[in-house]
This record gives sequence, structure tokens and C-alpha cells, in this order.
Amino acid sequence: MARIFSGIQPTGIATLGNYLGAIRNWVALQDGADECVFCLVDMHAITVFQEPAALREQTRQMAAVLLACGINPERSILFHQSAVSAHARLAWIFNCVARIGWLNRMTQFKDKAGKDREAVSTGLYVYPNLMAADIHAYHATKVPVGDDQLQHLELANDIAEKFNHDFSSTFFPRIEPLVLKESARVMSLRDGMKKMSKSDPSDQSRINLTDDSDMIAAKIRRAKTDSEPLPEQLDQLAERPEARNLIGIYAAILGQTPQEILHRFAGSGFGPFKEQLAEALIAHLAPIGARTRDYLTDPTGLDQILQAGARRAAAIAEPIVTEAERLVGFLARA
Ligand code: AQP
Repeated sequence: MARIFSGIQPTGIATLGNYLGAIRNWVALQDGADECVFCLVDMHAITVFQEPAALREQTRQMAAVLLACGINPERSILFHQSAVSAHARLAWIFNCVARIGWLNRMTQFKDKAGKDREAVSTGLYVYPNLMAADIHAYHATKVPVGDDQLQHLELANDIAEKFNHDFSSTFFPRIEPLVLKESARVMSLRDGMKKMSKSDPSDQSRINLTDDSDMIAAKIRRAKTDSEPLPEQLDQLAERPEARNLIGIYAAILGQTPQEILHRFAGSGFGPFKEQLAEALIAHLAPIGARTRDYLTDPTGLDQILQAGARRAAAIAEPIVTEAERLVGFLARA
């Protein structure tokens, strides 16, 4: 049995992008032979300022969404990162193992920091070291990620290799990325070149998993498209990112290929296509939204689920990180 680790930031309400790109795969993975550890990475979330009351609310909301999507807290370990101190302790060791040159090459930092590099938090800069600690604290060897995260996983392997070398050990295993299918990447409804994001300032850019049927229908109706009819072949959408995105979403929801969807709608305008897309999304997402709202009526119950998950997580991570601390030369903890 291997151990799978994955995380999601409680930086807003989970989107259709998070669902198709991550959460849906997590639910499928928990039915396999491997042990699954799913983490609400609130420590990653605060690398960009979060209003404290909102962070608490968003963490519960994310837990509710994951449960509503089918994460089973008996089968998988579901918890919030800050509740298990092993993450922070190992991240500090990794801050001292990773080289500045390695972090300088991280393209996600460059994208997120933009032109204002000097003004972002140091947490955002060392974010990949914390991510490496999240995974290695569990000796997890399989990590489901989007292709935008591959560079961070390579860094996590580099860190483990240097740690093992510096401390003459074979303590940290190699991580193998479980890369998600290309079709799972969902783009903004307003700009087909930008990924759908829960923290995008425009709510119209995304479908939130808690949107009701009317909101989903309205967002799809208003989604940016163009005036051309839908073509016969997928490669004819290469220069039409918004249309390509909507076709991809419909395909992912129905479990078909984008080409199969195009065969059905070739020659038609976006009106009838959008209507059917909205219908399929509502049928798929409305039950998730309803279950999420149900879980949210009991915040204490949600906290208890996360705390029970944190105890199980700590039981795995504590001895691993204690051994890493011993290898580094720290005296035993009291
Ligand atoms: N648009 C997307 N399409 C496919 N997969 C996506 N993921 C995120 N957006 C899309 C996947 O969701 C998982 C959790 O992501 P995260 O919360 O850790 O951070 P993120 O990738 O930065 O997601 P967001 O929604 O864009 O968050 P914010 O707005 O806070 O930055 C990951 O597996 C990710 O690949």
C-alpha cells in the first residue's frame, strides 16, 4: 500500500476547476488500495493575506464541499494543515535544505508575485518548501497534481535527495506525480487563457460548487464565446480558447471526449449548446451544493471531523518528523 497526499487551499469556495481538476479524482482514489491523506492547506492560504474570520469560514466551507463531493472521512484522512505541527517543523528544516537558486526558478512564484516581487510575503516565496514538507511528513509517494504543480514536485524530490545526502540517510522516498488529464484543466468563463480560480475577483469567471441552479444557468449563458458556429474538429478550436474551454467542461462532466461533444454540436451556434451544458452542470452540481449547505448547518460537527482527521494525520507525521529532527541533530523533544 502506498500513501497518497494532496491539498487544497481554503482561499474561497471550491470551483468547478478544483472539482474537475482535483476533488473528483480524490474521490475516485479513495476507493483504491492506497491510503489517502487530504489536507486543507490553511498555512499555504495565508501566504496571501486572508481575513481571519473569513479563513475560518472558508476552511469549514472547503471541508463541507469535500464531504459533499464524496470524501469519506472514515476511509480518507481529512484535516486542516495548521492542526498538525509536523508540517511547520519539517518545513523549517526544508527551508534550510532548499537552495535560493532552486526557489528562484519556480514559475508559479513569478506568476503570483508578478511585478511586485519585493512586496509579497516571504511565505509565498518558500511555499514550495512547505508543500514538500506536507508530502514528506507522511512519506507519501503518490501526489495527484495538475501539470502546473509538477515543478514543485520536482523541487520536493530535490529537497528529499539533498536531505538524504546531507544526513547520510535514505529517509525520504521519491515522490511520483499522478498527473491529471489535460481535459481536467478548466479555464475562466471570462478569459479562456486564464485558469478558473476561486480567488479571481470576478464571480462571473467561475462556477462555485455552492452556486444554485439559476446562478449556474446565468453564468453559462453569459460565458464569453464568439460568433462562429461550433466546428467539426477539435483542432479548429485552437484559436478559440473560450469555446474550447466550454467543450472541455461539457466533455468532463459527461465523461466523453471533447471530440465526441463536437460531433454532436458541429455547425450549431452557442445558444443550444450552452443550454445543454448548463442543464448537465446543474444535474451534476446541484446535489453537491445541497449537501454542502447541509454540512454547513453544523459547524461544530465539521470541526470535529477535521480534528479527528488531524489526530490520525499526526499519528503518521509525528514519528516521521521526529526522526527527521533526530537526523538533523536536534535533541529529543520533551
Ligand atoms: N482551473 C482549474 N482547473 C483544474 N484544476 C484546478 N485546480 C485549481 N484550479 C484548477 C486544482 O485544484 C487543486 C487545489 O488547488 P489549490 O486550492 O491548492 O490552489 P490553486 O491551484 O491555486 O487553485 P485556485 O482555485 O486557483 O486557488 P487560488 O485562487 O487561491 O490560487 C490543485 O490540484 C489544482 O491543480
